[in-house]
Amino acid sequence: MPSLRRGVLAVAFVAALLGLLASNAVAVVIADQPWDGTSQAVVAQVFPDNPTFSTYQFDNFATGVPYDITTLTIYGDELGDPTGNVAVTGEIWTNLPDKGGTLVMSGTGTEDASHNLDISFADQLLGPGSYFVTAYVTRPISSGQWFWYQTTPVNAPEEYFYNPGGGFGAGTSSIPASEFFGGSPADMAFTLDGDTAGAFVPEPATMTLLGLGLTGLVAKVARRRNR
Ligand SMILES: [Ca+2]
Repeated sequence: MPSLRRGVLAVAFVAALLGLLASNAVAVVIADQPWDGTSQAVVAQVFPDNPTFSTYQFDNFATGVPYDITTLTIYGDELGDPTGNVAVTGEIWTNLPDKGGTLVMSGTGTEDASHNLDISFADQLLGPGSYFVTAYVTRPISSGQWFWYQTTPVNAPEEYFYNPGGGFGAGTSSIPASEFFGGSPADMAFTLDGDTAGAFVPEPATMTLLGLGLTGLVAKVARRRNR
């Protein structure tokens, strides 16, 4: 049955080709702002039982090409009790929430033994553009505060402080952090990792259609040869 054998080989070739396409994703560090070892740390926390003191820090990054976002590492320290965490969250926004920004994607994670936050975005697709990133722990206010390290040099703009409940006395709008904390402008310390996306990595639906199309072509060729 030579034509049947050719058909089986062709299907195996298509499967191998699809596997090759899927494995062409390359891990990329999209933004890397490690702690500089000297800048102070600032609160980043959600208190469901006392939202007046829920506080976010936002910092920017940009990408010229699409990526599947894998992980966000947030460098910080603990002055509270991490066992009180009910959630660890990272988010990517188009702009600050009170300046017309919309939430692009969110991910969840854990606070590790070094008190960094390790957040997974599970390969959500991020298109080219300029964005803001934020991250925070969610816990009762009795568990105290978690602190996110600032860092320098600044990739403009500097980070923004946002305490919509107004408990810290900085108003309820986002403001450049140096206007609240004093001192020199700073960024937030984080690393954002992703995989290359787009041409080399068809989405699952595209992969399925491509697979069906090529399999159909193989079947047609096999039928013709059988005549
Ligand atoms: Ca910045």
